[in-house]
Amino acid sequence: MAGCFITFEGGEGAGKSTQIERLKNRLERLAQPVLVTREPGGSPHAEEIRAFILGGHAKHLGPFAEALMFAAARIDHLDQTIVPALRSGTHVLCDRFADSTRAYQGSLGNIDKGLIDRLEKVTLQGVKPDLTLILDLPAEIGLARAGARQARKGEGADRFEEEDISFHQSLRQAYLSIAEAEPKRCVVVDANQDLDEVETAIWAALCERLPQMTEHAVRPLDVA
Ligand code: T5A
Repeated sequence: MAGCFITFEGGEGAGKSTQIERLKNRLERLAQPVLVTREPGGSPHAEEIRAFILGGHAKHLGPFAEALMFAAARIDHLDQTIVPALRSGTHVLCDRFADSTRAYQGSLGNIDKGLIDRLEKVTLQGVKPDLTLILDLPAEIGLARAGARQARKGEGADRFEEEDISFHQSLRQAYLSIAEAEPKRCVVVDANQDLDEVETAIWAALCERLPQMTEHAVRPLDVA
């Protein structure tokens, strides 16, 4: 694929959306074509599935059925949004992807790892992120940030934010295990820093792992 595929992962309120916006702005200043998208969602049908799952309507079906629904949304998102963008040379910045299913439904839902591996294989059809940035911070801090943002916007907690603190603490460990298992793809970023420091750490990871996206930092026009 001509574009690079970068996914952002982490617990609730880790700062993914905020940092995706910052990275998009940086890349656009380098004249790099960028598409921002999210999961669950990112295509019209997948957004419908998002509303259903985050509204809590699939919870009673159990974690495996929820994993299947996230996978169904992901198939449409890949077909309609991600793959066409990558093929056209646009870089894709995606707020959550398959690692969220691995962490939330797989690890926390106690789904057999082999089953999650097979589901991921048939869902992704060979499309893998070039880089996954895992924003890591204590669960209490992430939840407090998410809660404060919801209070500002007058929104309520969604299906997963409502889970108890031990769920979110285990989630953090699940992400760190994913990073440990796939160090070539994953970079853990300390998200318990101020916004600019997190942005700097993300940019450093990109410069190291995907220099083709960042090496035009000083273009002839900028110098002139
Ligand atoms: N899910 C998803 C699954 O269970 N399985 C799956 O396969 C998939 C794909 C999605 C939910 O679905 C689950 C996981 C999720 O529970 P969502 O609404 O998309 O739900 O939720 P999140 O992805 O968790 O999004 P959040 O908005 O909660 O978190 P973000 O995007 O990580 O955080 P962000 O950037 O919105 O920041 C939150 C607040 O903190 C502030 C921001 O200004 C904002 O107010 N903030 C900081 N404050 C201080 N210092 C910093 N460094 C800060 N960074 C951000």
